[in-house]
Amino acid sequence: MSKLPGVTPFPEELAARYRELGYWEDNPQGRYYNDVFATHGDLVAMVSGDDRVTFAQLKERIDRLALHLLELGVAPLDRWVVQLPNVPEFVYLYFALQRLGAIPIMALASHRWTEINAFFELSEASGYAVSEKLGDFDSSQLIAPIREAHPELRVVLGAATIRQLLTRKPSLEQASLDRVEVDPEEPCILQLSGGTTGVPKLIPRTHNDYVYNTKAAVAVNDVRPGDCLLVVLPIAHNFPLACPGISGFFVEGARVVLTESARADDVFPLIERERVTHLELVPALLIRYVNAPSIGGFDLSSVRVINTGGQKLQPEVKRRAEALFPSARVQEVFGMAEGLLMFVRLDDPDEVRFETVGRPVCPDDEIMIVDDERNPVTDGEIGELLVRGPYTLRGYYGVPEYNARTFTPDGFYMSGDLMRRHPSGNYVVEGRKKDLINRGGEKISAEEIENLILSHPAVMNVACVPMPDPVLGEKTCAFVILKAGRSLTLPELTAFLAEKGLAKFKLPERLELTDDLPLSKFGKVAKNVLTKQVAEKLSAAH
Ligand code: OOB
Repeated sequence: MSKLPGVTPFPEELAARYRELGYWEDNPQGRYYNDVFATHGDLVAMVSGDDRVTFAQLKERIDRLALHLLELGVAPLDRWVVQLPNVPEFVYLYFALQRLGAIPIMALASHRWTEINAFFELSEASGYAVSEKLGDFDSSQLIAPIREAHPELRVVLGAATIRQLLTRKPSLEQASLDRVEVDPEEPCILQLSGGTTGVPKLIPRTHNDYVYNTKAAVAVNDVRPGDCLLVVLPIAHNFPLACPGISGFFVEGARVVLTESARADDVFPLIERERVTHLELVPALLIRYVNAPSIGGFDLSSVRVINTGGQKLQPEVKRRAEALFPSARVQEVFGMAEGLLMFVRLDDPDEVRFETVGRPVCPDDEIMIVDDERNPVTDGEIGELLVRGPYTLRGYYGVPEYNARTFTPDGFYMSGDLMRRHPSGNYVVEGRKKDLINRGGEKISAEEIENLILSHPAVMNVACVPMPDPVLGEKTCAFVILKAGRSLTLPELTAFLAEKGLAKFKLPERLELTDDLPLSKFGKVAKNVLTKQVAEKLSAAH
């Protein structure tokens, strides 16, 4: 049973099984990675700009920061909202919090008041680490109202404060860190769910499950000592953080290169200079890179593995990428912050690598493909993916009613993804049942945006649906019914939403004014009709 109310534990019986099979080692992340850093000593662990940090230095800095935090009163199970971009301070803080058993909440640099406030409301966090600048946004504009609304917030750290703390000798002795007791069955992180309801959901991942998650991903990703991962996706995402991500590369004594810019003209020179071997991308980035005019001008032959996930990727793009990165194989990942990871295997036949998203990384990932009545479909038919396993959540944080709808009574997570099993035993993504927009891999809950749009004085009703985009896959289109005599333009709508403090990537990119919304036979808005309508309009315009 978790000491943190609102966390659904794994049932005893399964927990015992996961231990027996060696998936769970009862070694909390802080201790586990402390040993990893100690093992690899003088090898380079992390590169950021001209800054090169060895494993020994990484360990020393993490310990030092953890000691300062301990002195500030940070304790096991304290929640921390962390909103730092791809900078070394993220890495120091993430592992320092692990050392203390505190729980980071993985905010994105693009989040604003609406999202950050929701995280504080859900978690009652006592710490907030946020860069002074989030892009060109000055975060003090966010800190002040958050402090005012959340008196339980005690410690706010900027990236500069973290750097300062690292230069100061802690007054507590090293041994005090080893005395912090961390229960490996407790959450080590609260990941964000794409969520399909109005309010974001937090995903508790435990020390036991997250360490295993990373090791299982490493095992299928051909990570060797001396290898190098380029971290170009936002580091807080499950994928670059732990699948295998920075955590997995550290485990193998391999290094990571952090970059805050995802532009091809910044990324290609970095690949060449650092002899990067692994890329973890969303399709939108890979599409951008293979179409970048400068791609022929750089030596990209060091890249062996290109992982892409988060969104469907066309086989054509995979083939082009393998032609342009001459030593690389594209290895698709079907992952989720909730847990389950599927990877194609690097030695799978091309047909499997190009046409499927692979298969689970653990033999005890239990997969079911079911129809609307939750009965298993005939093998090979399309149905909803249900999953249970040693690193998949048992419930979202603090939302029992939502959990009752999202998990089966025997604990399978109902993913909302539509899939079918390929004759090879791998899986193919066929769509989804959940009400979200997948914009370049970032998930946007339609309901969250609709609720905000409904508060606009000119709006009577609204439905947000995905519209196709050649690079991002999907963008948000808002269908709006106006109140009598009112008018609304897209810039007016997005200005209104930005004023509410909504992350920019969630803003609708098209507005369709309409007199009514089509209804399904159950009386709900028939979003599939709207999705089709806007897709047809877009293709007719081409
Ligand atoms: C990753 O995690 P999330 O939590 O942002 O999103 C999970 C959802 C899945 O349920 C599925 O709808 C979609 O993203 N998805 C894919 C996919 N991989 C994820 N849809 C089609 N093809 C794929 N290959 O997106 C994530 C987490 C860890 C590793 C990689 C991706």
